Amino acid sequence: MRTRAAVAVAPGKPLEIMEVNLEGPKAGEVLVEIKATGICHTDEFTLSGADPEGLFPAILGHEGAGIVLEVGEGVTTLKPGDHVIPLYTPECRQCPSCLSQKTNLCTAIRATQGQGLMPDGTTRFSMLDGTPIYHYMGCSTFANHTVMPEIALAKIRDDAPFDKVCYIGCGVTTGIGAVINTAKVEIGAKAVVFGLGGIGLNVIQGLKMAGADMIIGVDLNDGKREMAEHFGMTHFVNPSKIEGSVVQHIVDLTKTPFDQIGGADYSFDCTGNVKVMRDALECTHRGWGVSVIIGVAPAGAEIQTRPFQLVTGRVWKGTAFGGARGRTDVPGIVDWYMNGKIEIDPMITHTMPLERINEAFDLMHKGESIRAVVIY
Ligand code: NAD
Ligand code: AHE
Ligand code: ZN
Repeated sequence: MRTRAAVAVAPGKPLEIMEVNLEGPKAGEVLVEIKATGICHTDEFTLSGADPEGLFPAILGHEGAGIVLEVGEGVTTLKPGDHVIPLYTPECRQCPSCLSQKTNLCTAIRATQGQGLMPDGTTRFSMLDGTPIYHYMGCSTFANHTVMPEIALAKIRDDAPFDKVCYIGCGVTTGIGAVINTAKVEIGAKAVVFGLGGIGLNVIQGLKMAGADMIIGVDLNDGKREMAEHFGMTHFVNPSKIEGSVVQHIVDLTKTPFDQIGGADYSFDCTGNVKVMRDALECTHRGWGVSVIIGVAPAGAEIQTRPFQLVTGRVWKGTAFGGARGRTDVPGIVDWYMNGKIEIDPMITHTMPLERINEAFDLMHKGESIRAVVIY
């Protein structure tokens, strides 16, 4: 069949809207009509050329929602008409990682996914002249139709609006999951969130749900303050507007008459900047502070700290997709949204048709959007 897609033709170039060929689903695969997709900073990261796994030409996008149109041979858990959210972290329930119950990082198809291919080592997308187009993160939601492995689709309820729950395909689940699954934040905690964008706001939302007492948000852009306060931020720090280091500032903020050591119980990096990651670790409390890296850093970037920071009890962790097991956890997160337990709507600041998708990247660069969503 043919479908419409925004194709990343080369690093740093705007996406090009074009008709592309899409082969039907093979065994274990599913054809999905994408109804809406969010634009995450990770899409921008790959488009910029900073992703060591970036391939071109590719159809980016990994934060979608849609409807199953057709299933390949052997597919048993999905049927045409089912509403689904694509999962860049699949859940096969059979690989050593899934069976370990220690990680959400299913390894069943990770190797081919990183090569921009379907599990059989081929691509389903091509240009009209036959040039193959790579898949992206196993999803490629910047196409109106895509083919995905059955194990990479979460079936969701039929009454959930695609243009909102697509965000659960990455940002919402990553942010809330980082708090609940990865950090396991407890009631009364003091936490710091670096970067108040589409991920950081969901970390804040998760911290509020977990019952954190103090939620400090850090961002260079004052414009992010109001929305962060709406989601539960209690203190705002703009590092460019304080005297001294942000680490000392946070340590001082978190001191109490009883605890003059100071430091956050938990911190989260939602910027992808390795210097910020260091600050995030070092502003946590001696003896027990936990810092979670969510941000994705460019090729070649490395984190640094004095080992003494870890010797004295701070813990550095990372999280992908918030530690969520997609097929198991995502339907429940959709229920949370539908039942009013979590909010999504205010974070979707812009919507647009596929033809205007490059505007979403411009808005992100200017710091003017939280989430832009393409509605097909
Ligand atoms: P975003 O662009 O919406 O937000 C980033 C925010 O960080 C912005 O508000 C920006 O002003 C702020 N910022 C940038 N530099 C800063 C600095 N030095 N100090 C303080 N604030 C700073 O991006 P997003 O969609 O929220 O994504 C955030 C990061 O998370 C990206 O690196 C993205 O690739 C990554 N990510 C990771 C996962 C995962 O599973 N680990 C999932 C989704 C996104
Ligand atoms: N390809 C990059 C790493 C990109 C990355 O870390 N991706 C996150 C999801 S970001 C979603 O917005 C992830 O899930 N990582 C785990 C995985 O298996 O990819 C690189 O540096 O090579
Ligand atoms: Zn993402």
